[in-house]
Order: sequence, then C-alpha cells, then structure tokens
Amino acid sequence: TMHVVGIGWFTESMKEGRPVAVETRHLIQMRTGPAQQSTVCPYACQRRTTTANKNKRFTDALEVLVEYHELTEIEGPRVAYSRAASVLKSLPWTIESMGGTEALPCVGEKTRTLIQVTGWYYSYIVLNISDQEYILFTSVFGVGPKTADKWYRRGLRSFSQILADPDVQLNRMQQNGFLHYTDLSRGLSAAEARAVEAVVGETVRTVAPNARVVLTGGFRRGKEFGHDVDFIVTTAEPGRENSLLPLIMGRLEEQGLLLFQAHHPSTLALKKIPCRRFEAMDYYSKCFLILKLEGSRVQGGGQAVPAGRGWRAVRVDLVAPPIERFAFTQLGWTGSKFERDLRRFARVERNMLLDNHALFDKAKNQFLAAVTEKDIFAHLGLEYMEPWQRNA
Ligand code: DCT
Ligand code: MG
Repeated sequence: TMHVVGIGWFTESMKEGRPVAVETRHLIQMRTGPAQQSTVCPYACQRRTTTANKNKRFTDALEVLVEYHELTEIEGPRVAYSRAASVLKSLPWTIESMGGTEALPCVGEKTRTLIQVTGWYYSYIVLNISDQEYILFTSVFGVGPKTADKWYRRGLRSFSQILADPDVQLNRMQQNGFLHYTDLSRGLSAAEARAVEAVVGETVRTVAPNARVVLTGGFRRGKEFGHDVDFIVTTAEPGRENSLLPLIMGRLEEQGLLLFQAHHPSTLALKKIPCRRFEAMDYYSKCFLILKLEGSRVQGGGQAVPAGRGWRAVRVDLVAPPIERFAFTQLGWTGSKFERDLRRFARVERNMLLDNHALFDKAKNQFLAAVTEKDIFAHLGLEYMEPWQRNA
C-alpha cells in the first residue's frame, strides 16, 4: 500500500523504472489536477476491480493507446498505458467528481468541458496515426500480427482485396474467421454466455458424467460482454483429462453444433514448469472452437441472433488440466491484467514463479501445492480476491 498524491504517483512510482508516457501524464493531470489524494496499491492483484468502471472515458482512451502500441515491438509505453488504465478502473470514484476537484484552481466550467473531450481527442489522434487496416486484419479469428503485417506489406487494404487475391492462402482457421466474421466480431452477451454454458455443460455430462466443467475467463469475472466463452474441464481419474476434449468435440459435432475446431493435445511435461517465460501459454490439452448457438437457447433470444437465421456463431475455448493443476489453471484462465500482475507480484515481491501450472518458491526451491485459488493467494501472502474483483 502506498500513498499517492495525484500526478506524482504516475510519474514516480511506476515500477521497473518506466515513466508513464507523456500523454498519460497529461491526461491525468488535466483531469485531476495535482491536489488529489488517495491510497492506491501499486499491483493490480492488491486492488479490487469490479466491472463497474467509473473512469471509462479515460480508460477507453488509454486502451486505444495500448492497442496502438501493441502494433510495435516496444513494450514500455504499452505496459505503462495498460497499468495506468488498470489503476483508473479500480478507483471507486470518477476522477472528475472526486472530492476536491471542484476546489482545484483554474478548473472552471469551460475547463471541465474541455477536459471531457480529452479522452476522445487522444483516441482520435491515435486512430489517425495507426494502421487501421492492421487492426482490422488482426480482428479476424486466426489472423495474428505476422499475417496482418504480410498482407499489409503486399498492399492489401481490405477484406475483399484479401479474399480476391489468388496468392493469399488462408488456413482453415482464417477461412472460418472470415466466414463467421460478422458474428464473431459482435462479441457475446452474458445471456449468450449462459446459454453456451448450458450447452457445454449438457455435452460434458453426456460424454463424461464424472467430469467437472466450470466457466472461466471474462464471464467468470462477471463481464457483460466478451469475445469468447472459456471453460475448464477436468476429471479425478488420472490421465483421463486428455481424452475429455475429443469426446466433447465429438458430441458437439453429433449435435450439429461444431462449426470449427482446432485441438491442441497436451504437451505438459513436469520439467517445463513453472514456465519462466512471462505470459506464455500453458501446456494443457485445449481446443479453440466455433459453435453454433441457437437463439432459442438464449434467454430473450429474439434479439440475440441475426433475424431469420435462428442461430449465431460463437467462439468457445476449452482447457483440460489434470485435477491437481486445477487451481492454477483456474486462476490463470480467469485472466485480466489482474492475473498478469499476480505473476509479476510473485516474481518481484515474493521471489516465486507463478504460471498456469504451478507456484514455485525460489528461496525454498520447492513447489507450493494448491487445491483452490485461495491457497495460492495465501502462499503469496495476499488477501483473497473474488473473480468479479479481478477486472483490472
Ligand atoms: N490465457 C492464458 N494464456 C494465454 C492466453 C489466455 O492463460 N496465452 C488465459 C488468461 C485469460 C483467459 O485465458 C481468457 O482469455 P481471453 O478469453 O482472451 O480473455 P477474457 O478475459 O475472457 O476476455 P474476452 O474473452 O472477453 O476477450
Ligand atoms: Mg474469454
């Protein structure tokens, strides 16, 4: 816990010697003035961040800057903007109405009006200087930065140009990304996620009655919208977790609900954990799916699917860890910047390595076991945070 005094915190306390970029300082300074005082913890994993973001206007602008900096190889500004946005999301008050703002010198009505457009002004600047096509291309399921870059450098500027180019070879994932682009780019509502949860739950109970399936990802954190629905499936029978996903996919296919599947069998080897690469993917059996969600299954389904078609495509991810790794998988797949900061906290403040597989204490040279997420927080000496408090 640290005491912060408005702008000073942003300029001086960013860890690892990275100053917040000038634009962020400017944004914050204009909004708050130098006299605001509060107590904010430096790591996202020490702060409770619900989906009720009271500073969305700032954080939207900051996240545009984050997205823009994702296009470059330089990590500093992206991380700084990202952390700044994450701090603002955790504030239980809106910066403009925060006690004392009215009393700030030189902040009158006109300044406030000017301040109100600041966030949008930055979004506007960034969108104009960035490669909009690049952002568009990477929004297609299966298209990563390398492919987007390749297409861009070939002079391709639109989906129709890509699809018409005889030299462009789309893989199966990309073909499906374009095929279902309209549906997938719309994202999902919480009601649609609940419908997917029911479908996946029924499917798992049919093919593996003893398996356990739980919702994870953004919808576990209580988000109202998401880009996909994430699930963890596991079973108490050792080794059987690896056969779960093929069974589940087979059953989805039988029901005519499987529009696309990419299955990655487990490559888990104990010598690989904990993974020393920050933010690396885990080694569990997992699959990336596109499912057909019938409107009739969605509460208030009428408006949830395109009129006249009766169904929509949805992205679904499943991961199948062995049961003794369940807590680590759950903590990792619940996601958000909260989880990334938890890893950083473990490393920097506790000399421990945390990933989706395990927690390793470097001083004691041993793995620390966990049955539930609470055990992991306890090992790290952190107060437990509920999933809906992890929306950093
Ligand atoms: N995950 C992981 N390692 C990765 C990528 C993802 O452990 N390399 C975990 C962490 C987050 C979780 O999977 C879900 O990721 P997303 O579905 O991308 O994010 P989300 O928080 O569910 O948000 P949304 O799906 O709405 O974009
Ligand atoms: Mg998700």
